[in-house]
Amino acid sequence: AWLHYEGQLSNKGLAKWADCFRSIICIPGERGGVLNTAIGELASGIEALTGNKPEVTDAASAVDRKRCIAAGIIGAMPLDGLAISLAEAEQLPDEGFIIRTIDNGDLCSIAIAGRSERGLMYGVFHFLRLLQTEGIGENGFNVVEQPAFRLRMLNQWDNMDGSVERGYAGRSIFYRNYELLARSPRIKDYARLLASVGINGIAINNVNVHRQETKLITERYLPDVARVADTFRAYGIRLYLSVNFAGPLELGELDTADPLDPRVQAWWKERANEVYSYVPDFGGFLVKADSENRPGPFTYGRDHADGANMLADALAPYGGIVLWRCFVYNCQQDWRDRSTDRAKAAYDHFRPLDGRFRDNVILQIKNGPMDFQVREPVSPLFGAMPNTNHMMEFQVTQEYTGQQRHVCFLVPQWKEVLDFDTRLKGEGTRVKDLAAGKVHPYTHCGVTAVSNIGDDDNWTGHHLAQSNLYGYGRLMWNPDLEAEAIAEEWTRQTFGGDAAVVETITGWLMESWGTYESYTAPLGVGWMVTPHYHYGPDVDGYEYSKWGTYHFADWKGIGVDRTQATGTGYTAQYEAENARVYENLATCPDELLLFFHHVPYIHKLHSGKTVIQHIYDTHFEGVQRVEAQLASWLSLEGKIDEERFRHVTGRAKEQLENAKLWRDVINTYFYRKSGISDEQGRTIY
Ligand code: GCW
Repeated sequence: AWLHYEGQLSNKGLAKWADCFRSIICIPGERGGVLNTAIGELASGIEALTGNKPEVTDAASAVDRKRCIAAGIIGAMPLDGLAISLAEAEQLPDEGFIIRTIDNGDLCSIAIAGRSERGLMYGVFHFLRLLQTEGIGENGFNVVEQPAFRLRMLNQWDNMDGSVERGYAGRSIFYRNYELLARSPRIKDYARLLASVGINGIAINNVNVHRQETKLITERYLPDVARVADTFRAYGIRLYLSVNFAGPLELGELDTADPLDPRVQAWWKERANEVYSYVPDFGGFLVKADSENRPGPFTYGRDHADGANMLADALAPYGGIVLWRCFVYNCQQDWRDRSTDRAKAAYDHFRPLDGRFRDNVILQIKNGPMDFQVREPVSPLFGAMPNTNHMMEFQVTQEYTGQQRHVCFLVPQWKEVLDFDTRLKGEGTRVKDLAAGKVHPYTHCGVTAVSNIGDDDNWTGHHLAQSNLYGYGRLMWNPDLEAEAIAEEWTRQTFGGDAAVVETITGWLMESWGTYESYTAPLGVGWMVTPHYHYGPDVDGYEYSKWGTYHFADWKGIGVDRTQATGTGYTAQYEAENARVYENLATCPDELLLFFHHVPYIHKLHSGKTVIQHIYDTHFEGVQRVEAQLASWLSLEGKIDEERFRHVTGRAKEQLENAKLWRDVINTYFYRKSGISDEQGRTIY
């Protein structure tokens, strides 16, 4: 993936610093500790980049110290001669680092100083990334970095039978035949990939916790869980497990899972105690309760605070936390019932509970109110509970965005979400500030996402889908990075620095989200996908189902009226100014029009086009864009190794065919419904 390094160090300015790459001076740390991981990564990275293995030593002579890389932890490394002051360094948070080159004429050195072991490791990966992408110039480096969010997590939706829910990259790297692949080198490689982009937590099993997975917190599996935790620990990543709320019942040990029953509480305390006896720094439990038929506190007439707090109390003595998901809605809705609106559910369920959750509970809130569609507004619940810890959940796996057969680089979408101004505490209350704990003083906060990897050789099914995993980590480290800068970094590291290669792939990635949106469900209405699989078009697939995801198209118009004036009233969940923007046709942004309003096909958008003409135009354009992307990719033949070239070409051709299907199904559907012809008279069936 992006860590293959070979031969990527540009020679620009290198001569001046070349001597430094010969030795690394560092005081060694504990065996298996993050510090040693960092030094190992630094040494092997430099060897791969320069072809020379550096000497690693802690016995620095005066001369050595002036021609070396000095790496260490602030407070534990001598800083003299490194142009770093203790006062400056001490301002950094735990995971921060400084990279600074010291130029004393012909005696140059490079310092990489972390505020902690993890800080050092992030510094090392950052340093290697700089060498890979820019090379080291005459002026060297002067970098001070720290992550924006404290928790930067991933969730694996992996099952113990080896399948991966919504996985599009092969089987699980974690499980096979109901056993953990605890010694698999793949897990270590994955830990490296994640650490290199700053991920610091991972939940290794699906939030839908089935029978066997319920036993992950028992002696049956804990020894193996502990081995996996060891692998991640060496890379500074904490391990979490998804748990089954009905665990005591499912394992046949109690006849109830009522969170207020003392026997249930004792059962979870015992489980927590056992988990920590195997994994002393265990992160905590991730819980999907009362959601899509999973058990939860509602069964016992209790609410979500009762449920989450019971688990929180069990974990508290060990410093563990509960990641409690807010994806709670009625999945048995009657499509005839126009008063129920799935988009309103999370807010309605959770908002009244503000202040009732323990301090070691975090609510995990999906970025949109529905479910990871190509376009949704930002969840109004995020930030709306000032007294309850929050984290935002994104989806790296492309469930609704082409399933890693289509290119859909999601960083621009996530960036829009993070930049969204909730206005909850006046103008400028952005999601990224809330997630960073800058608005409400949350004890725990940050971001998480559903991962997109599997045991395919290229990790992600589509080779270019690696950019989403990479981009998630990079953006969550620094949400102010430009999406394009991230795309370009990834491309350079993964495919090398050839100008045409970098420009073509970066350009493709940057256009891809808009392209995907243009040939799928229009104007924020969402869905229209094949039920259950969620790949390919089926306009009415969910229209008469129980899932609460409707578009309400008839012969006159389309869209979901979520206004307070005439619709479901969903807009009222936003802060007043945002609510006003969405409520009014005149101000509602085009791209979300059909999420908030039901309008006639002849309604004029801000763009000046009618809704129906917009649908036709974007669907024809979308296919043309895929054609153009494929053509520019094909122009790279010979500049990319054959294996990856053939693989990406194959996927792009499939994307094109599928985009044509989307175009023709959507255009035909709306032409037949509305009877309105395309102004340009193009072929519609
Ligand atoms: O979108 C839905 C997915 C389910 C998933 C669920 C969730 C893990 O289709 O596969 O279940 O979201 O987020 O819990």
